[in-house]
Amino acid sequence: MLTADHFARLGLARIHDAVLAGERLSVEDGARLFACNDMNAVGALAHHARTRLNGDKAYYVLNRHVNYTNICVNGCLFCAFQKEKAEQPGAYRLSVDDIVGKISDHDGMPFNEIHIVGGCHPTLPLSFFEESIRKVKAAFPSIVVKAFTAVEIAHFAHLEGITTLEVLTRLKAAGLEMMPGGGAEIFAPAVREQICPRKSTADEWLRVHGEAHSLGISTNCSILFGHIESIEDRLDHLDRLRRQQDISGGFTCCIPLPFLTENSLLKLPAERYGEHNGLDKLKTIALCRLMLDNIPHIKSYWVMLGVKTAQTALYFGADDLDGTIVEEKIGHDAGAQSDQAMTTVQLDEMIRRSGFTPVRRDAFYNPVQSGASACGCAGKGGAA
Ligand code: V47
Repeated sequence: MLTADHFARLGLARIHDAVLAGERLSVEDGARLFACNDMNAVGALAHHARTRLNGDKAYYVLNRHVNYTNICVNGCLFCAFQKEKAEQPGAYRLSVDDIVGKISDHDGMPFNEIHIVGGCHPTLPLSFFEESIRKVKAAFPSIVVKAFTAVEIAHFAHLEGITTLEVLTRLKAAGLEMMPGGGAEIFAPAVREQICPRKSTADEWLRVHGEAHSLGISTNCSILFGHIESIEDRLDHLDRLRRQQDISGGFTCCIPLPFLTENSLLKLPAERYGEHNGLDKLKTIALCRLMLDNIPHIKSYWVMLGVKTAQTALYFGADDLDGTIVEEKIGHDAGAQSDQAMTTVQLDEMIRRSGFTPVRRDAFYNPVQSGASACGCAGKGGAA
């Protein structure tokens, strides 16, 4: 840890003392940290908060992503994955059997978590998703099904003419145990209006997560940064997540997602390009850790960050590298340079080489035995 004098010289003495005492930082404190160019100082504070919560552990999970369709009615400007119409080249929709089949592909590999999300398809009924989850659980009872963003839940409710609480209740009965954090983007209405005008509002997104928490479904949350939003918008976003967590308490992890620009309709103003760099990513991850004092985990998502930045982020507040993934479309369609998959051996090594203790986890962050099986899926991205 840097000395107290160092923080005093930066005008951060009070923030330093607050972090050491485990006290909550204000939005104004967050703004001062964003404005601080001393990355070591910001990183040291985030590392202190991370260490208090998670020691020297760095988590990873043997998981698989399945994107059931890229056909989506929302047309978000930042999204390179979505297709507006089924007839467009590259548009696809999986069947229930395709979904189950993707999980069985790697026979003998005991996935701990399956992450199922897709576009907001114009016609797929809720019964399709109920059947998908039931069949996955019947075939693989020990897999935790983490599926459907709050945006998809709101879309299903709209199509069925029922409430989001009813949708969640039905999906839980089918076997839904957890929800991913996507779709949050940036909550500030003026930004949301520009980057994803047809998507659920911030209030709806937060309400659906609160409802999930009330049913005992734990969820993740996220922030999409490095596009047209301001630092104030990022802090407003984190503040809203923190307030929701104070109320409903079911967020497990936050995933800071840096905007990837390729194949995106969202064009950045020239002055934004310089900001979208490694330091901005690390600082934003650090601020997530420091502001979200009531959310236990911060994910360093190697797919979007790249392996080397993801490793470095473990020293900037992050404590989780997500997992083996196996097949990823949303980030790769937008130009992610990372591999499609990592093996558990690679993840373990990446963590050890960074000086942390690797913990293979289940979807709820319970440690699982790592000796049983190492993911054999292809992946060449190694640790630094
Ligand atoms: O909601 C879309 C983002 C999210 C781009 O909960 C983009 O464990 C960058 O939420 N550049 C989906 N980001 C991914 C997601 C996620 C990933 C891994 C783990 C978990 C979890 C959740 O990806 C979307 C959106 O915010 N996204 N397009 C893009 N061009």
